[in-house]
Amino acid sequence: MKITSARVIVTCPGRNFVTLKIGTDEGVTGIGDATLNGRELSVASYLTDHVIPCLIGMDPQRIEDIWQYLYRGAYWRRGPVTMSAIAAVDTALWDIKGKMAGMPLYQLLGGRSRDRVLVYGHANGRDLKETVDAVGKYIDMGYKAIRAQSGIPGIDKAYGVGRGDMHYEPADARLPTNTVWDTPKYLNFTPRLFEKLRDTYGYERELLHDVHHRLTPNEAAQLGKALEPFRLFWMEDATPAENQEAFRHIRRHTTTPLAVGEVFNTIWDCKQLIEEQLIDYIRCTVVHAGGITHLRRIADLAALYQVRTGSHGATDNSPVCMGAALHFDTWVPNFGIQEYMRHTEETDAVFPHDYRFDDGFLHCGEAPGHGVEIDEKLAAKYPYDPACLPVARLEDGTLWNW
Ligand code: CS2
Ligand code: MG
Repeated sequence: MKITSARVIVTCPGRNFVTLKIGTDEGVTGIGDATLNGRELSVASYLTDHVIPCLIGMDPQRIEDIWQYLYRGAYWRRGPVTMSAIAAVDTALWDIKGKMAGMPLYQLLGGRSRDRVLVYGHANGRDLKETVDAVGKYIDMGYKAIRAQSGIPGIDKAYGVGRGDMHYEPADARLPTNTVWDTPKYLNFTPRLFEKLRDTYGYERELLHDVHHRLTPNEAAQLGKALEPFRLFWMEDATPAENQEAFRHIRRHTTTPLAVGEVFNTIWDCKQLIEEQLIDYIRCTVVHAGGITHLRRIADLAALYQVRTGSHGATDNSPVCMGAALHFDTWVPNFGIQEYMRHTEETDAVFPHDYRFDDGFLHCGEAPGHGVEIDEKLAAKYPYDPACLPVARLEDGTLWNW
């Protein structure tokens, strides 16, 4: 069997997505997500200019060997651009293998470990009251786990506050929007938000929160401690994780569970956090961490230390990533939770899929492969529209972590 074609499709049905489509001499095709928010064309070029010429003529059944070829063979390893490109190839090849076998992807991985996949949704509001109401709406929709992010008095454009009700999208302009960050205001406000949420809704639902890399290790330790009475499912990206030792300090001071990993691309990025048991959840996902082949290695390492998965599932990961992630979640023994930000109707129409939400859980479908397709005619109606993620500065103008 041979790969006879491979093409990158860039489309913007409300936001930009990069998709790789691989064709074979047996007529079977597969697709993979290659979207890297705000840096889309770099992955498109990596694929088109450097990867696709190597793929033509290869045997698509040799997923592992192709992965190694693209990783080791490039000499230049790791990083979000390389690993998203490899992920796209890997996901498309697993899709092809599933279609050849007539089996859904989770069966190829070893079969079900669970009947359904627990997800968390995103509730957010411009102030405390709106956020509390938004959490109520998610409870009414059946969610068992809800992430809460709120506008903060005195902070202009706080992280995580969407423009619409359901479709939070941070990449909003051709050049990065400036936002302002103020740590003391955030630290004063956030425990009050979770106190109010627990007073209003009790302790039955899981609550999550994303700090989005904004705090120093010591501030993160303070916040984790202050949030302990409200029993969070996790506190995410409490401090930037380039220096993984920083998490030792946070860990020593709080039992609030910690989650990290959406900006990680390989097992090497996660190694110390996992081996030293400095986190509870590893949040790498298919598209940014080298596809199913590599994510499986990360999850297996995590399992040795009772660290569970919590796949990143923002809207900038396309439905192709979500479909593949749900098969992974259905199989992976040490599953924790799956993030689920809904895509817009336009996006769902471009990427028809067979996964479905029901009563707080997502179910992957039974179609062979990962169960997501691309409607190329429709995709062509939505040309690429450059958009960047914002930047954050302190009030004195110092550049901070967005
Ligand atoms: C966020 C993301 O979902 C999350 O946890 O951290 O929405 C993140 O901001 C985006 O993926 C950036 O593109
Ligand atoms: Mg996050």
